[in-house]
Amino acid sequence: MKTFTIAVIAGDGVGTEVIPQSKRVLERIGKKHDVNFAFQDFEWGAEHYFRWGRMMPAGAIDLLQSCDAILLGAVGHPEIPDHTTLNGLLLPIRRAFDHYANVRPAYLYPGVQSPLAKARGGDIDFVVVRENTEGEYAQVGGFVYHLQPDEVAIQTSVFTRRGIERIVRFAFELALKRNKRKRVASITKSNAQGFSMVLWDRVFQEVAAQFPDVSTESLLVDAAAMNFIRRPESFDVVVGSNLFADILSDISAIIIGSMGLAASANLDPLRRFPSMFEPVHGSAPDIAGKGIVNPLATILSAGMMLDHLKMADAAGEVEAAVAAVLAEGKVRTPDLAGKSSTEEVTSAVLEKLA
Ligand code: GGG
Repeated sequence: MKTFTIAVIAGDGVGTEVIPQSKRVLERIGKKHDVNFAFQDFEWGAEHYFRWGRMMPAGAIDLLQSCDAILLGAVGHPEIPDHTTLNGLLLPIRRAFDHYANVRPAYLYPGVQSPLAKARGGDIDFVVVRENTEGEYAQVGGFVYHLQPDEVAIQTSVFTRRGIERIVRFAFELALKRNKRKRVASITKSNAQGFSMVLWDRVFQEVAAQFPDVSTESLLVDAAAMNFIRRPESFDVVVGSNLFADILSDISAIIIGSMGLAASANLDPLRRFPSMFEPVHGSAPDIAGKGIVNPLATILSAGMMLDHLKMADAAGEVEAAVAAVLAEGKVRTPDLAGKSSTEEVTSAVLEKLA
């Protein structure tokens, strides 16, 4: 029997509630497909920070390195500044393993109500591809006269030709693989940011020329935000910088009905390192501990992990089970106007898998 070693970082808040649910699903699908998932749990995050002054230990990356994939819940705690939690765990893992492609599908499942009045199931079906290792999240900068009345903060974005080229190429290849509208939208703000985003536009045009079967559009980020609401059905693959695609993928998450349905993959497409799979949502302290968080974003993220591990059939079964539960509309957490618990939703998915 094949065994995959999965590093599991449940993290904080609702992360500790959704991760056990995705494990239940993986165990069930593993049995069906004669695959064993050996979970290695790492108790990193806010509690680790309170005890040791850091979100994960110094040797964390080495510990993760030998795993086949990483499953992450959420990071963030109301008593720790967000820049400490994010820069202490999630962002260093993405950089260490060169997870340059952050893939965030946006699909409106039949039976789910979008806040957009006209959208029906299946109408929204696109993927946001986020550059995930550089750009605005490169953490280059510093303070001058720190904490003094005249303090200065400098935060520099880093855009490299190599970094842009590889993420744009990934987006075009994905458009071909999806084989749907075969359309890539590139998002910048090159009217205002005359260096980094101009380089992005130029590289985008160069890569686009190598994909004559894929149509393109270039949008300023403000127009893209508007068009995600106005004409979401027109998008197929959307590629943008670390910050822009992070923000846009919150819009895409909410127009498909709930942040609790938004899955994501942090991929090293070259497969040198373990890739990481996580729901787009954070630790949600307002609902943590109540047993009502929607587990489906994490379950769908685990499905993306199966696909990455070359278990495409199993991935398809997980997605179909989630789709069936959503289409029935009987078992739902409160974010989807239901009354069911996190565990009940997972049990409904498991029933469909059976
Ligand atoms: N699911 C992991 C998590 O907690 N995400 C929340 C977050 O702040 N993410 C920032 C990012 O994706 O860069």
